[in-house]
Amino acid sequence: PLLVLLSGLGLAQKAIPATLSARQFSTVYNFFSFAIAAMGASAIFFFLSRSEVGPKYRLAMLVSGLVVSIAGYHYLRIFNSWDAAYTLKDGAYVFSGQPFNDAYRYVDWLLTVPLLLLETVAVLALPAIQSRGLIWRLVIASALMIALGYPGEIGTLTARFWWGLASTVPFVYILWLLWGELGRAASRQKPEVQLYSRNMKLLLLFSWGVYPIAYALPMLGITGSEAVIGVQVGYTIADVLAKPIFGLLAYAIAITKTRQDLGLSEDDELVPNPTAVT
Ligand code: RET
Repeated sequence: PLLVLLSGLGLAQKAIPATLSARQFSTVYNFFSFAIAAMGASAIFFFLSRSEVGPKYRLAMLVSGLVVSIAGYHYLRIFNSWDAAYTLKDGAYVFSGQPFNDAYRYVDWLLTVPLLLLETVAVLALPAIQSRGLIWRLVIASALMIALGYPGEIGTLTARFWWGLASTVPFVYILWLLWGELGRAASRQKPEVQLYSRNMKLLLLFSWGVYPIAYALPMLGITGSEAVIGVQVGYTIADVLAKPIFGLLAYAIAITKTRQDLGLSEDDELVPNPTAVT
């Protein structure tokens, strides 16, 4: 499946509707456009935030910035591919003959999912990262999850069902692993950070859960062009939650822990006011 995915960049053609209404075409167009803006702006924010947090948390901010930069690039490619796949004729959008290439999305996940896992582990400073090879188990399972999902994305509905089911096995394994580790990590944190850690766990479950739901839409009675629109909008919402919003939560944790490490109270300025130091 991994080879199918990589070769799919050039070869695979996703079946897309021959015509779309202006509303359908623009919905996807605008969601992609919004995602480019969200990824680009949050990349600047995360890169700049590195100097605001303590040295222990800088890796997490850097990884956050990388994740949204990679995603911003891929959304640019997906956006262009979508734009080129249709031309406006008599008020409707008709297929131009240029295939819509959705493999960018899967290649994006292949890169960003392991990075997101690293970000989570880094910001919470999970001890199991060294002792039990947690990160490797997560990385291998996530590569399997994505590679197994792709053949179903470009295949028939039956293929979609079976590949989707296969992909759900590593998906459940990842959630099960993280749920336990994040729960244990949260209980070790100071009260201020506990709430954020719990929210991180919930956001992870909630945003990751949107992907298989979007994938399943064509099997849930939503058909034709509405299914294509639903899948693209669903993935885009999930990506904005799982990358920029998740990164903001990681930033909040990093800032709070930096304050704690410095022994600052709630009201102290994080950076000492230089005029007050004299
Ligand atoms: C697929 C196929 C159907 C079954 C499942 C899937 C799960 C995908 C997930 C993707 C997560 C991506 C993230 C990207 C952020 O950068 C592949 C749709 C379970 C969980 C978090």
